[in-house]
Parts: sequence; structure tokens; C-alpha cells
Amino acid sequence: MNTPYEAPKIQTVQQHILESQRAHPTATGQFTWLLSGITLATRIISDHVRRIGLNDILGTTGDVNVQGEIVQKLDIIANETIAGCLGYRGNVGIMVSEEDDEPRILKEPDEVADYIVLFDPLDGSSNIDVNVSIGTIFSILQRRENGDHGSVMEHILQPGYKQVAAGYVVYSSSTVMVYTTGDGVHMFTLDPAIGAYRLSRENLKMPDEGKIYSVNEAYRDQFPEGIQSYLEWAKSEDAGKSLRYIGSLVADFHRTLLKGGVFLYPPTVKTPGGKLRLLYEANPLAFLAEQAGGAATDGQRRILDKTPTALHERTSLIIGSKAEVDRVLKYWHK
Ligand code: AHM
Ligand code: MG
Repeated sequence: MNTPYEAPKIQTVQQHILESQRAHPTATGQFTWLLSGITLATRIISDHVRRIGLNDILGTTGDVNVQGEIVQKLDIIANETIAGCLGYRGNVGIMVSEEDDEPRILKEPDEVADYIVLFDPLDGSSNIDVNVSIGTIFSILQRRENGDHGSVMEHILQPGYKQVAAGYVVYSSSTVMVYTTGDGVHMFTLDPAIGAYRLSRENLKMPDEGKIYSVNEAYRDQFPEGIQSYLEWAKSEDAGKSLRYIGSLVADFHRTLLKGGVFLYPPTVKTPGGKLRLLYEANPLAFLAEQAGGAATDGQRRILDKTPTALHERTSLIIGSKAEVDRVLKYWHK
């Protein structure tokens, strides 16, 4: 019999997570439940972003956050939306946000709540007012061990290689989610017609090489000499490079993931320890980069090997195609 209509095969992010969890017989579904909180929150944020010019949510709140940065109204909306969507997922014990001074403790260590969620609710917020891509970045850790009642900070300040999942959402020409649980990198696009993230690419690999380098060249004179030499080389005709810099890490990284190349935020005279946050920015993106075959370093060490010493710790970051990251390091340490 002829079928009058064949429904398109759709795989949502929820189905994808459930299916990959099936490969782990001990999985309880708790993790899937947690990730569904993130997908819900980012769908709500995406809706705010789309309607931003129509509502009174453009502009600043008049406050400065713990990082010394001006707080945008949408920063707060994104922060509270994520906190709200995750707060009642009973398995989240601690939430740590770039916008909050202190972690939010939802469950005491002796209560059963395995996960710690760390996030940058709205990365690139200086781009909000000018309709340029922005995003949400998240990192998920497990409390160190069952029955380990160490201090809250001991549970949070784990090196990046201990992440159990990480990802981001870019709010751009479309809303795209990319995540890893250590089993490859997968990309989904929000289908506004059905309100769900649909699989667009599975097991994404970062190209081994790429012609784009991405850096705020205005700080060139403040960078270490080796980085300046790399930039000189990158500008030469022989190198065949091209420069792109959006100023939203999440969007600059997304391009690097898809097209290869390298993103650099080296130390500057003004920020000798680097500008980007280790826990909410560098760690999750480094996990994704490595899972996609790329690399991430602070110039001295692999990002994922760094043991954080403070909640809002900053780091320098060189991330992208492995060969290009290696080339930058070679120039830096010549
Ligand atoms: P934020 O918007 O979460 O505060 O993030 C900091 C941003 C990154 O997204 C971006 O890579 C970087 O700061 C740009 O900094 P600069 O303006 O110094 O180039
Ligand atoms: Mg940020």
C-alpha cells in the first residue's frame, strides 16, 4: 500500500541524549533530566533575544557585576531563567554563574544531588544592543565522590578534565546548541515551528587546519612578543590567513569549531592572567574543542589540566585546530 505521507525523521536533543544514555546501563535518567532544564532555559532566552527590540529589555541595569563589568538587563534575565529552570531539577546541588558573586547551594553535600552546573548565562553581552551573536555556555561537574563531604569550593574547583558534559547555545541567524558528554560533539538547531532542538550534525570534527585567526588586535602591543611575531606571520601573504573577530567568545568559537583556525585571547599588560573565565568559558569550550579533535591551552598548560583556585578565575586562551594552536605555541615560546 502506498503511504500517503511519510513524516520526516526528526531527532531532538532529548531523544539524542536518551539514546546515548542507553549505551550506559547504569544511567538513571537524572542527567537527561538536567540537560532538559538547560534546553528549556535556552529556548526561553532565545525567545527573549528574538524580541529584544520589542520589549523594554535593551540596555543596562545600572549595576556592575563581580567581574567589574556593566550588567545588561538581558544578562539578568538569562541568569534567572537558567537558575529558575535548573533550581527545581532535584539533582542539581550547586549552581555557579559568571553573574553571581557566590555559588547558589541548592542541596547540602549529604543530600542526593550529584551535579554542579556552571554557566555564563549570556556571553558577549556587549553585543546585545547591536544585534550581533551572543550565547550561553555551560559546564557540568559531578560532586567529587559519593559520601565525600568536602567544602562547597572543593567540589566546585575541579580541573576541566573532570567535566561530565559541556556545551553552548548561540543565539544568531538561528539558535544552535552544541554539546558533548565526552562521546563526540553534537550540534542541534532550534526549530521555532515545533519549539525543539533538532539534530543537525553528529560527531562534529574541527578541521585540522583553517585559514582564520581570531583575536582582538587592538591589544597587539600588549601581547607577549612571541604572540606578536605569530600575528606578524599571520598577516604575511605566505600565511594566506584571514582575520575574523566577533567579540562574543561563544560565536568566535562556533566559527572556529566549524571552519577550523584559531581563537586567541593571550595575556595583556592590562590582564596579565588573561581575561576569559576558566570555569564558565575556557573549560567547557576546551572540552568541546578536544572532543572535536582540536586543542586548547593557556600558553603553558592544557586548559583542561588547570586546577582552579578561585570561582571567577581568569585565564589566557588559545583554542582551535590542533596544528594552528601548536603553531601559535611555537612562536610564543621561540
Ligand atoms: P562576557 O560578555 O561574558 O563578559 O564575555 C567576555 C567577552 C567574550 O565573549 C569575548 O571573547 C571577550 O570578552 C571580548 O573581549 P574584548 O572586548 O577585550 O576583545
Ligand atoms: Mg562570557
